[in-house]
Amino acid sequence: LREMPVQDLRAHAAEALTRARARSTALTDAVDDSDLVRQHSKLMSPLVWDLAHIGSQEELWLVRDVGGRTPIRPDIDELYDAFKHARADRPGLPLLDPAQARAYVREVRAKAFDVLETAPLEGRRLTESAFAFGMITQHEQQHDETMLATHQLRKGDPVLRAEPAPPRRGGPLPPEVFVPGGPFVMGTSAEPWALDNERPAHETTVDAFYLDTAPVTNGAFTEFLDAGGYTERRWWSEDGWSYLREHGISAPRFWHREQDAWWRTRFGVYERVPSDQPVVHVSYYEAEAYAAWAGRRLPTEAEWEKAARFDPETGESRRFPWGNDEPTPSRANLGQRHLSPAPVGAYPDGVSPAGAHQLIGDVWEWTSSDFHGYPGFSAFPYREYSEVFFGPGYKVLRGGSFGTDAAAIRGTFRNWDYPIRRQIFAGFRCARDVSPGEMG
Ligand code: AVJ
Ligand code: FE
Repeated sequence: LREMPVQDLRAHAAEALTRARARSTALTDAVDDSDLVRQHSKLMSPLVWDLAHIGSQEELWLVRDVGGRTPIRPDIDELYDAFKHARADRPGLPLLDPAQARAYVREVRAKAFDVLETAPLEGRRLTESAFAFGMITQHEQQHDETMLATHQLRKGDPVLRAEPAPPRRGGPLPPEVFVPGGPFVMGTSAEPWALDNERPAHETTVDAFYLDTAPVTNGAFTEFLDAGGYTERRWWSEDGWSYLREHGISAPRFWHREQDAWWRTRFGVYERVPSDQPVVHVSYYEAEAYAAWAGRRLPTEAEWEKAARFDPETGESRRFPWGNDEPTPSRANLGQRHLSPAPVGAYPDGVSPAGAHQLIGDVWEWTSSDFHGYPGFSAFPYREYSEVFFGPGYKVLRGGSFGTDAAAIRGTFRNWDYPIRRQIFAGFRCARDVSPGEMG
């Protein structure tokens, strides 16, 4: 991207923005207007808020900041400022109605395209403007994933359609892979669309460890459930145990026990929980408890990234587990191409040098790390993007889910959430230390 001629860069940004908008439109056109303004869960905004918020951020950063154009709707900035109103309070605001929100995002997009065609893209301005278009594309895609999570919380008949996820290819996978100890480069200073929290590239050292070849499956998680995992205090951290008791949690979100089997509701479809797919809709605390029960632990963020990026042959860190090329449908389950994670082993083309599968796509993976800035972190373009979330309250998730677009994921990408959150498309895989005397 960095060496791209300006014309190609403009075309690339235009294509990425258009793809994001097609998705936002599909997610909001799938339901009627009364559904768009409804709050499906206190955890989520009404879909119509996300839509206008997407437009509002685009107006702020592309139309006003990069373009230097006259504000379109300065009167509504405050309504769509995520820091001014909690999600639970958003339905009570004098929001744009669905028709107004659609007209607003169209108007903003027309102006943003005009800016993209005419903005002087050279020198320092080029880097900054290219980043702004990338940031806004990723922002829209992130809200699309949030809207997809709102769809999952919505009651009623299915309204979204997609091809079923592909089956496993090849033979059974070994349970775990070895990742060598030593230094590697974590983070990036080169990815043009990398967000502030992924920067800068810096050397980090991890001890050798073993990582699960694939995310923990529903089948494996069911064994934990059936072994009484949710009723045994010893597997849970103190915070995890009180969270469990307080919320009366006894299985992953959206799971139901019927006769002797586990069923789940997935975008309005009621189905048997498929045992070979990664478990999804579990909190950090449930992941942590499963790992304790399995005699394992969650990987740190640095371990996850080393397993995903480090190439022992060259000693370099790559952009993705499979190398530096962009994701494709055969490498990873991304972009809402399917409405579920795929069975483990479905993406042999996406395997990492260490032999780990499905690090990118399928489910976000909880790590044991709190969200902090890397050494040399500098907030960009605003403190509220990442910096205000740094601290012990948030856990880092890695790798993206079936609902994450390729534009908003890479080996360095960092997501974060509260350890209690279950509505996001999050699962996990386990790790363990190398025991004394054990060879890699
Ligand atoms: C990176 C997914 C935690 O949704 O809160 C959207 C992304 N930032 N608008 C979020 C984001 C501003 C963010 N996450
Ligand atoms: Fe946002």
